[in-house]
Amino acid sequence: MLKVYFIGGTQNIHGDRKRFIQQLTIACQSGITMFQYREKDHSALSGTERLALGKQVREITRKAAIPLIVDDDLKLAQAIDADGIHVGQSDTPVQEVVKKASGMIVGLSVHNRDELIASGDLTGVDYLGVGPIFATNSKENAKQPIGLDGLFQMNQATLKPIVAIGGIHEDNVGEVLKHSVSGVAVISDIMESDDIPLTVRHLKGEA
Ligand code: 3NM
Repeated sequence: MLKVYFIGGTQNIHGDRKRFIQQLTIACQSGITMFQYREKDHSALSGTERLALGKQVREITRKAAIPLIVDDDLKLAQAIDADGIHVGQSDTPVQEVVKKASGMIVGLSVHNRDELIASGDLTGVDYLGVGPIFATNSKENAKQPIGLDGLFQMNQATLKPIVAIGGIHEDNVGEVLKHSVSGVAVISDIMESDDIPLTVRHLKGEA
């Protein structure tokens, strides 16, 4: 499920909901293995608009049998019957999420070893999002890139499945895939692609 993990919200496509739905629909038919609805940062939708778009996202992902994760909003995840929930270090504590999200996939973002240790008991956490590997423009207040060395160190520090994230594109994915990750998570590489099927093949290391 983590192999090509597409993430996005309207803030990643200049608020253009129609184009967001178009790109998601194509991605779902082009070999992505998971989608995370991440409506975040200053221009994110909220309230009924967020719920309405979330329902549409659920419909598209369900039709294509793509697991749907919601970023840091358990109520929304439950309301749209998502398959999972993802939280970061400054979101709801992951142990609380694990307790409340029974039966759901749970993902956690970690930047480095110290954060991993500080995250405490990770029982019930299904995978770790590790990054940013490279510089990214898709996340407000993104941390310093950890590079491939940082990814290597995180690999040594945990047995949890790792999905690498941050600044991953067709031209650098090959290096990332050498680091025994379960997959790569991307926003811009797919959201801004004019040829999503080819982009996804690149991200799988197939093209
Ligand atoms: N989380 P792009 S980096 C959502 O480091 C997100 O935890 C990150 O977008 C982290 O593929 C990031 O366009 C943005 O670089 C990834």
